Amino acid sequence: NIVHDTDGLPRIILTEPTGSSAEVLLDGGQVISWKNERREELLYRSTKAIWKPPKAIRGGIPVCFPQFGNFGSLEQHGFARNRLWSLDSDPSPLPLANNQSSVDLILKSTEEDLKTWPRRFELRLRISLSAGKLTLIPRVRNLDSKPFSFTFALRNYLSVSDISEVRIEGLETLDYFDNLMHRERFTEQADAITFDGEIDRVYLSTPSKIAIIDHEKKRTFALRKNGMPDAVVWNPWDKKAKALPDFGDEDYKTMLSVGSAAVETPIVLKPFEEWRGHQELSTVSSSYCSGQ
Ligand code: TA6
Repeated sequence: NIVHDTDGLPRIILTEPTGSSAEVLLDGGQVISWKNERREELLYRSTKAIWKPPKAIRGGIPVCFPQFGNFGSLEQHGFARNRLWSLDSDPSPLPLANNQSSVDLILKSTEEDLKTWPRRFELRLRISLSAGKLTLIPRVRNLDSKPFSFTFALRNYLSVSDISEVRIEGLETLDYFDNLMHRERFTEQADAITFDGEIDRVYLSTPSKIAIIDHEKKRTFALRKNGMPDAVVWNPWDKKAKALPDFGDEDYKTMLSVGSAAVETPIVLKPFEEWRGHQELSTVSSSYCSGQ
């Protein structure tokens, strides 16, 4: 069911029996809200978000395709997040999910986009909501007569109570590209990652589960992913936050972007082949926060 909110942007509202909800914009195919059963917003949205398509809104889960970051010649994070998607009437081979808690979106290559990225594709995204869990299944099909490659990311902006009380478990000892050091390759030290300044990294070949532990809110996000071997971690901290017009000056204290990505090894598709990724974000509220 597509509703038009006060800002006039067409969106889909997903609900499920325990009371959690999600909102998805057709603009950018972007999840813009995920609330738990206690109606707490779990995703970050900038206090200075600019709701003016085609520019992607700062927050939620931007879809980066056919390029992550400026790892290529296209605009930053590719064009998919700046396009109007539509409802996918033929999500096969995924079973047709016509309930309140799932929606299938599609973005197809246009004559306009073929000028900047001369490949014919269909980009599909299924967004499903269940109790305590938000699942995104992206798929890319090559409709061209020749192979093409792309990089991809779902850049989850998570809402946290206080970034200085957050740690990530699951990325220890991995290699990463550091965007703050001309993308040089480093190896992460052997204990959980904590935050005391700007971070902008692509962790390589990560495990299938990463835990983001918000100690103060006694909430752990679990990020489980397939088909996207890398993880992107970003917080602009104070200086960069002030430099971004659509990023609230103090917002860096209550957000952390941890995304699923395929960056180090671009995905290559033969003609008519389809790539499928899978990401599950779930939250565990606990009286204590452990790495479980
Ligand atoms: O997540 C990595 C990153 O590329 C950062 O370098 C920063 O630019 C961030 O994405 C935000 O990009 P955006 O184009 O959404 O402002």
